[in-house]
Amino acid sequence: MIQMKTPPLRDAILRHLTYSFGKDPEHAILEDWRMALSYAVRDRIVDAWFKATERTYDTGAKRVYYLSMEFLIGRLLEDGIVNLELVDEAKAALAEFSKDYNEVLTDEPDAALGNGGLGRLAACFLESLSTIGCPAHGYGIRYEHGLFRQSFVDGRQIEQPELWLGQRHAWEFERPEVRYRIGFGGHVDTRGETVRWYPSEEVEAEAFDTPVVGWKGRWANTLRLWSGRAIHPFDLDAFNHGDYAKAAAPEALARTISRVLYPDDTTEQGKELRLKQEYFLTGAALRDILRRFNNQFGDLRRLPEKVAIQLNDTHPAIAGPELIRILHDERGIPFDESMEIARNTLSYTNHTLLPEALESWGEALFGRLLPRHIQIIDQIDFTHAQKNPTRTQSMRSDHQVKMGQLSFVMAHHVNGVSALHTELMKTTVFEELHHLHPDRIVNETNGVTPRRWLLACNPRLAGLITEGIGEGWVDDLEQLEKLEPYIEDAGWLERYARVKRANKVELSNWMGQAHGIHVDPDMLFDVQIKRMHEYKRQHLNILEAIAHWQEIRENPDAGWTPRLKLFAGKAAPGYFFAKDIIRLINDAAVVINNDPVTNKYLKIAFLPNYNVSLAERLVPAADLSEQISTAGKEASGTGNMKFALNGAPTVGTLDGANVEIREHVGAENFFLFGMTAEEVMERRTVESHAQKAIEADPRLASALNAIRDGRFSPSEPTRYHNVVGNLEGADYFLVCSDFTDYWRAQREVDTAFADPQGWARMAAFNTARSGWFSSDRTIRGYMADIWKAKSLLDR
Ligand code: CJB
Repeated sequence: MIQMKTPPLRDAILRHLTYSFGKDPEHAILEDWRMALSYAVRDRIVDAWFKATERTYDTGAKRVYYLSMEFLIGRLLEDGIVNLELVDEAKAALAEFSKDYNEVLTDEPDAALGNGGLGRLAACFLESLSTIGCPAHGYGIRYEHGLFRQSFVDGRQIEQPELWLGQRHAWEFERPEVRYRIGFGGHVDTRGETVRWYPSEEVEAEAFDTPVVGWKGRWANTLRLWSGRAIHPFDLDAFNHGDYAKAAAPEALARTISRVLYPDDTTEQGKELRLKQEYFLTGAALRDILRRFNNQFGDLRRLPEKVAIQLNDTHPAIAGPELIRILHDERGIPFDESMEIARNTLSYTNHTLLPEALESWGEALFGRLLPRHIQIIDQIDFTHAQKNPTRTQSMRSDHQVKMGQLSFVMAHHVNGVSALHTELMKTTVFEELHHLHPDRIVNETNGVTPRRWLLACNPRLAGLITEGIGEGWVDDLEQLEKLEPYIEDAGWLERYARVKRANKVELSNWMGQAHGIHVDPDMLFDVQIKRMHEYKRQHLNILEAIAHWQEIRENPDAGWTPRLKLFAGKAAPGYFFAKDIIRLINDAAVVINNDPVTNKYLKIAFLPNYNVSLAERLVPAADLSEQISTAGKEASGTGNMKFALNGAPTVGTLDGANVEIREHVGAENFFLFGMTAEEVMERRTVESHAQKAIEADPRLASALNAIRDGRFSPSEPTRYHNVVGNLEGADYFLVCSDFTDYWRAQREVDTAFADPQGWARMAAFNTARSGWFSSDRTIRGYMADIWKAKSLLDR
């Protein structure tokens, strides 16, 4: 490898400004500075990247491949600067040119190539894999449009296309030479033992690589995203006949495949294009993986020894049949052996038990698009049933292909994402398969990267921690335990509280400037930020706010704890109930914020266009973390971990990773309420459970009445009748039944917050005891239990 001397960052910025972007400092616009700084940082990442790649080849180590339809990576510049420890140098260099560091950083578009937790987890995992030095690739789709942009008109969600590539993007390397043909449709030709698939339609997948650097630049891995290209991009004949639309059609059609991220979170997307996207990603990734394996090792029977492929949910589940198709149909390995090789290579993470989110495809559609794969699925099913004669469930039922069943059977390990979720998997969706394969399900509780979610987003707190215990915590987060003795020191605790207060001032200033929302930073900042979904129960939160508002109005001088309720989150465009809840929160905010009797004590704000960058602003400034899902429904949650780490105690149910957070931070530092998962199932069997809950709690009844009477929608009093009707009726997510206990927990929060020192202690214990929730710990778990992969860093 060529060794070059690394120039000072300042010189590198100037060089890129001049020679990569053709600008001098006098004429450069903000974007030029952002690009020049990014390129200067990127150069150093590339050095680390080459070294890591060389090491991986030299050692012949096992590689990990993470296949995911979503990578919610957000902005990357700060990530790079922080991980390379260039913050001071970058600030100084920009200051020399009279440029503001933060302004330059926030010029970068937020790459929202994911919907929510599942996509953000994938991004945290990539960073941890690099920090740990595990040779790995992420494979995904280079969507031209990430998750839609959200704005509000009259309180309603409006969706606009997002265009992260509208500005120049510094991080990707286009690889026009890395292209694979991906086919769809057509027919299958069987001649004796030889089976061949002849697709009727083909597109090309072209690779774009983004290096992902780990802590201190010790290692860097690759995120390889596929973009759709036409095989014959241009119909010259049509062009010469003057039909310009037809001439451009092949390219437009092929590009469609990587055009948009489906904006559904946990609801099934039944569109043909979605299935095409899934096969496009998986087919291209497998060809790439096998090419690399072939070049280095050759003998496909050794695949499981050198390759571990993780399926992020069932979206890439077609990897099972596709790998068998390649091994069996194309390379002539017997079917059963192909199936075993594939199974020993693949593992699958389940991220939800919501029935509507378990992917299944109509057989007609599936068979039309992937005629050979549906045959292979039948053969997998048959082979599996033969070996397990007691099996009753099939991969095909009700004319549907069941991707969860397929993923389970084709994986050597299946993991859940929190202890509770993993146990529920065993007794619900995968009960029968778990019984047949009792060692297959394992738990790997989610985690978050401390580099982005503490060091970068909360520099004040990070500084205080490092001053006390050194910087070892950054890649060994459990060292935060060493903070516990400091908590007993009143002076230190005071400084901890001042950090939070400064973060709140910063957020308040930004909300004022960016959104014209003016808030008092001494209020309790109560934050619920996540996708909008009935099971996450944003409506429980706003109902409690309304009830609380009514109570304050009745008795304004009772010494209330001032509170700001902050919301942010997007609803899937077709999820009308979730959109109603957004509107209700916005409508309630207008009335409550303008009530002169109460607005010293209660304010509500819904910030638009929630994304990773907004979370990075909100998490460090939060006092209270709302994790209030119906128990049994939130597989894990990862926002809950970010808040705890940044010193915001949780008000929450015993759901997902909340259970483990409470165990770690201590029950006395967590505001628990609500039914357990078991109690939830029992409660659903009680007739008129919602009515009973409403009758028992006049506060709840009164809040519902206010909504029903149009108190928050005077121009259209019936606007929320559907919402209220749902709550008073089926109330599947048990908002009414959990209301009273939630109310109680919130009053406990009020009392606790009124004691600033006591509150600071709770917050600090949350920080000190959240070390276990690092995604480094999670990844080490996957490496040891599932992938059998090793770190290549010498330490
Ligand atoms: N999750 O974000 C998604 N999308 C899905 O389609 C299914 C699940 C979430 O995954 C996160 C990462 O595992 C979990 O923390 C979260 O509970 C789950 O809803």
